[in-house]
Amino acid sequence: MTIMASGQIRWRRGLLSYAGRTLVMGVVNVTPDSFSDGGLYLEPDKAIARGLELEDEGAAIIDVGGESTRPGARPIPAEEELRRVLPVVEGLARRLSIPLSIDTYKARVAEQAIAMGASMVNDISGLQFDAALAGVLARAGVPVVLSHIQGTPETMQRAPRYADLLGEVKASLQAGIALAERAGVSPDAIIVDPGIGFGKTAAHNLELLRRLSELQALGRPVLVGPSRKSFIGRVLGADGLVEEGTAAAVVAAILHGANLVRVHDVARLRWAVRMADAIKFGVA
Ligand code: PMM
Repeated sequence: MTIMASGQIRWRRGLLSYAGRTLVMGVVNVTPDSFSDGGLYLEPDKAIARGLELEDEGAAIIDVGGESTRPGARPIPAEEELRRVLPVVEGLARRLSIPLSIDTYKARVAEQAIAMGASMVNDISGLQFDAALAGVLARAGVPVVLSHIQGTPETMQRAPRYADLLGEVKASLQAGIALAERAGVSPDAIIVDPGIGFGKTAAHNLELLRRLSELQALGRPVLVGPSRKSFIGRVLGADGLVEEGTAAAVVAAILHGANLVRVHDVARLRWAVRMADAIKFGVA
């Protein structure tokens, strides 16, 4: 699966076009403790059904994750992550007609998930956490999302600090791109993500959304994942509707250059995405 200059992503079974529209990545967390959907899809049948439902609702990619990366979360062993995700990947990948992405930073998990049918890897560490992952990606020839993080999920929200937020995020993503390309990952198979909430204060997240267009200098498709993150509650307060806040963040991201957005509630968010796309691209 490769990403072509024309705004298309080639995957095992076809092409995904992000020319003139934003691709929605729908989330299925097979974890007991993820921030918003922890515990809901721990049973493989429920997770598979949820993935199929997200496809019906208009998702272009389904992202399956087995380790929570919420602030303070401890890493889990690869065996446990594989135990959670492999039955879901195996059951879901062959039923979906869209790509299944595996949300992991571990080479072993990525490799086995790809063997079971995953066609894309989503690494929240941007290749910082597992030196073996780049080789797995290169050998499999699958695209990867490289996301920015400062610290680790366990420590990242203790005291995030930047002298130059956009400069540091861009430099770190560029280092991840260089590492991937040195390992043999195709330059057009790399998607970048500023990592909303990953070692960032609410002010940092808002600044990243406001200045997102600066990431286009990296010359790669941009993915953004603001869905249900705590900066929304920080802005809206206890009475705020998180899904409305997510919709606003998704629209801002799209108008500032996001090509893909990662969300939990595809059925609701698709309307905000469709409206933002009409503003950005015009009505087809
Ligand atoms: N956020 C989470 C998990 N994976 N992947 C990418 N590429 N970007 C993100 O912003 C991102 C991610 C955490 O969210 P969740 O646990 O609520 O799904």
